[in-house]
Amino acid sequence: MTSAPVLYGAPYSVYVRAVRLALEEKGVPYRLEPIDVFAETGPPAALLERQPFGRIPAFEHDGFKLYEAGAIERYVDEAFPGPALQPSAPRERARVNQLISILDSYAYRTLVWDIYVERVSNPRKGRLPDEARIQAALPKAQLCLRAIGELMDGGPCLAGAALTLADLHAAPMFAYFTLAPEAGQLLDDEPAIKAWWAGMSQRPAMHATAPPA
Ligand SMILES: N[C@@H](CCC(=O)N[C@@H](CS)C(=O)NCC(=O)O)C(=O)O
Repeated sequence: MTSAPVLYGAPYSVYVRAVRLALEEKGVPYRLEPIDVFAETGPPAALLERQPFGRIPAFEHDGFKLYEAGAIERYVDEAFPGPALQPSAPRERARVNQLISILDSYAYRTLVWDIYVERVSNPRKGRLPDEARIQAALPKAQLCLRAIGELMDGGPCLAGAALTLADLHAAPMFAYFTLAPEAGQLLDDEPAIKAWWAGMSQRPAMHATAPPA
């Protein structure tokens, strides 16, 4: 009998939500231990003990401690029963990992920080958006979407017919990105991703993990 895993982080976090989506889709009960990584006093000492780079999420299951969202997601998929979130065929599995790497390396900063945070989040806090940063991000966002769209193998999911960790890794980024008006035009040019997001955003796991307004 194993105990319920504990996820350390905040509901607003893209990467915390990606792990929560994996837990939800697998049907694994878990506890979310709140940690505010953007506290004025800096990342809490308790977080740095679990995640030396001061990022969220961190994770523990039966004494096994882990950080890095992609690694946690793969562990959750492999250690718990429930629907498989990774294909077993090498090429399909490689495609899922390729998409996750693209999301981490190129999409996260561009879609979330350069576009969503500047256009939506900062103005809500009374700060002016950095228009130059947004303009510089638009071709990078277009490139990200085009690359992801080209890898979609007929959909409806990012890595083909079945839901995988690639979808769950991407969805929290798109949840923020699509709040920016710039996303509308960019997604009009990528109908397969637009159709994916229309379905993905309505999954019960997405509703269950929606960040507080
Ligand atoms: N490579 C890390 C990235 C995690 C990450 O960047 N998390 C963000 C929140 S979504 C964070 O902790 N940001 C704090 C900061 O940038 O100081 C992972 O995969 O877990």
